Amino acid sequence: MRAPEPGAEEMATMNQISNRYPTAELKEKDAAHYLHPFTDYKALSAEKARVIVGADGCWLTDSDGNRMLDGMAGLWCTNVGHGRMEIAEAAFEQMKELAYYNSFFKTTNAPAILLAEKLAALSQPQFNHIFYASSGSEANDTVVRLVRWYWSLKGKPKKKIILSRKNGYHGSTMAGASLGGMVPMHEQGDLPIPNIHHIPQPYWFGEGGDMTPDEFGIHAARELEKAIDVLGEGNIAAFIAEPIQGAGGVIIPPDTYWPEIRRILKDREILFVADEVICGFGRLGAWFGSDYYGNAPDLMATAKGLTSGYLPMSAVFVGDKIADYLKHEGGDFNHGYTYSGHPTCAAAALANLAIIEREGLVDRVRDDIGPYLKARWLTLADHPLVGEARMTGLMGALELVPSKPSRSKALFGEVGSAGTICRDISFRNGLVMRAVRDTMIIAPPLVLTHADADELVARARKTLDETWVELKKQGKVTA
Ligand code: PXG
Repeated sequence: MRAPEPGAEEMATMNQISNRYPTAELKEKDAAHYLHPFTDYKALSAEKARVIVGADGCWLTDSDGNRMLDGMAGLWCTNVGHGRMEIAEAAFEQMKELAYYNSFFKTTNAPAILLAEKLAALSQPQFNHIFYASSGSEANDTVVRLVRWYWSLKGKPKKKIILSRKNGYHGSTMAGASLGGMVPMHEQGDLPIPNIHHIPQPYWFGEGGDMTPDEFGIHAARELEKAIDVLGEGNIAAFIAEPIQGAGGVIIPPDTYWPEIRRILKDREILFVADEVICGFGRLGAWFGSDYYGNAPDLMATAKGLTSGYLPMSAVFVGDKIADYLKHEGGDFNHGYTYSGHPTCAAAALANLAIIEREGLVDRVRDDIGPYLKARWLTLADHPLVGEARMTGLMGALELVPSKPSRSKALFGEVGSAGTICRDISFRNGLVMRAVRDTMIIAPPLVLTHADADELVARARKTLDETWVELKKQGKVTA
């Protein structure tokens, strides 16, 4: 016999249960049982994790009652902000009707269909087909499988190499981490997998030397041309890149970079894949980073902002050139995931996109909060610790330097030591900023208010001041 359904009060209690444990007990249980992603286990066991219990708009609350400004939109994903009941209700309603069914054996479901139609309408005209997965990593694994299969069907099985960039980030699965250009990730797990080749990145501040940004943009783009010449167009399947590198440190390419890449790829038999996992769904003040830069990719990998992180879902946009050919040729694509086209996730995505559209969040980033935050963020460049402040849309970075106007970071000693100190101080000051090496980065929700933006910049400045004092104490700054 089925147990009686719980009453409303009991349900509310059950839903709250994770937040009702005493903090110390949760921290102990966390240290005892939970292996966190991208974490030094020894260090975390000693220090213990912070327990997040609630969030609303751009603000997080931890179990000690501290409120923190979420400068990272969760992890580059809560574009519509936290606490949107509309998304929760859409998921709830869908779960009541059909929580889950697969799309494998000639079956489908309404939310997945309507979402695919919606995504086609929001994107460039070449995109009319969507392949679903649950994460950005899975989306990129799909890209690798799909492009290699496509070329093999076209009678060009030698076209296998995928070009990507050093310090790019494309996920943490075997293919995702291989596409990414993060050496510490390659070192764990014998990566990259075969036929992935990395070219240099368009990181002017770090690697531009004496070139102007514009000169360096052309120079970095021509690394692609050089790689094609060396490896041979006949062996290359695709080039994958983020419009702006996110996890690599908000690396905004010089203005000359993308036009030069377009010139190089024009008339080549090389598929162009945009990894829009961070830039997609409004972050740059356009629906996609490719729209912002005027690029016309053959495929796009998206995730994060697709559901604003409320449920895990990703989508690969497949251009007509590829999709029509696959449909014409037939034959099984021997690839897919249990949760491809998950109806509840798709319902959440539709509700999320409805919010973005209704509230005009994409235009708001372009015309209002983007320029507003940028004007204030760039004032931080006058700080003795800041070598460069940059921002596009709602993605920003501060390059910490030991002395100005140097662009060298070596003087901090171990790379990342200043960034880690700054990040910890920022947390204490109630602002979540991420440190990549010695670069501080932010990517707040697109609903950031003007008051939130003022607060963010004020807390960032206070954090820089305190970081400077601490680094001075350690003898790591010279000014
Ligand atoms: N592509 C890009 C551009 C990403 O930023 C992925 C793919 C992989 O997505 P999943 O959903 O598999 O994580 C990402 C993810 C960080 C950080 O520290 C960034 C990501 C993930 C985890 C940490 O900035 N981006």
